[in-house]
Amino acid sequence: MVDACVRPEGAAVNDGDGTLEAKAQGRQFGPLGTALVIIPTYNEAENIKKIVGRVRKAVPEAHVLIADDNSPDGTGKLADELAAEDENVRVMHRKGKEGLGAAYLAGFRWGLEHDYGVLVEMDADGSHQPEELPRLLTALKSADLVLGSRWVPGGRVVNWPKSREFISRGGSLYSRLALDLPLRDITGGYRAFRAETLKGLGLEEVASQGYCFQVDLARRAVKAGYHVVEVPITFVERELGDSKMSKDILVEALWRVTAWGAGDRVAKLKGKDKDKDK
Ligand SMILES: Nc1nc2c(ncn2[C@@H]2O[C@H](COP(=O)(O)OP(=O)(O)OP(=O)(O)O)[C@@H](O)[C@H]2O)c(=O)[nH]1
Ligand SMILES: [Mg+2]
Repeated sequence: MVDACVRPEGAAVNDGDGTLEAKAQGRQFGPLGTALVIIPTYNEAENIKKIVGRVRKAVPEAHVLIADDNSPDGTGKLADELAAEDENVRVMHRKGKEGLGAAYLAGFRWGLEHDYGVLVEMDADGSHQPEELPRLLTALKSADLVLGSRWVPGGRVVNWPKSREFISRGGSLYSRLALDLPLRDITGGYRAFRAETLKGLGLEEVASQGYCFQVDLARRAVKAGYHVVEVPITFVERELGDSKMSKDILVEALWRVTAWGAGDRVAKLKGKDKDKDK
């Protein structure tokens, strides 16, 4: 169910049984503070300058952190050129390819240490349109976490082959059912977190990568009782550069989500048994 309760314009509150919305009622959300847009890169030389320019134009008050894993195609050098021209663009040079999750965790740590109020996840390839970021940030004014969502009304994908759409929709549906999450787009990577939310997710225990990293953070946020809002986005298939999606990423997501789901169910059953014994 997509809830139609009080919400920022364009934001769909997706709260299944109403619990998330109920949790938000009566809550006072503090001011957002400065946003840091974290862009992880691996071989994005064809995209990096364009995406950073679009972010700086769409949300001039936000800063950018490029987290590059020593891309062989020289993305890191191009990122340095951007940072030299603009003091609000920073580059984190990492040793080598360690996966999207590790790059985001390092970026979050840096952003929290530097007192940013909001941390945004955004791909470098143009799939996440910077021009939609103001809508995500508006929704975050009354939420703990905002997910850019392809699978709520108003959300869509452009130029995606049916096979990718099937995998993505299937992945979100499986995660939703296995983990009992009241969310529609659980694998997406266009998100805005309040700093306080990230601090409450236990990031030091996160080991997952790829799509699974996104599922892991969403599940932690819901479990911790945070108010999670889905805002419809138009996701555009990359035009330049190569995808880093692989079979390994899909397999990791499948086994981890299945293991988390099984663990949650066992924990619930144990809880019920304890209640019976009382
Ligand atoms: N730092 C870093 N960034 C990565 C790594 N793997 C992927 N990325 C970046 O993470 C973002 C998402 O990766 P994509 O290859 O676009 O993955 P995807 O969106 O699932 O795949 P496509 O839809 O085919 O583009 C991009 O900005 C990548 O450059 C990595 O190991 N390290
Ligand atoms: Mg992509």
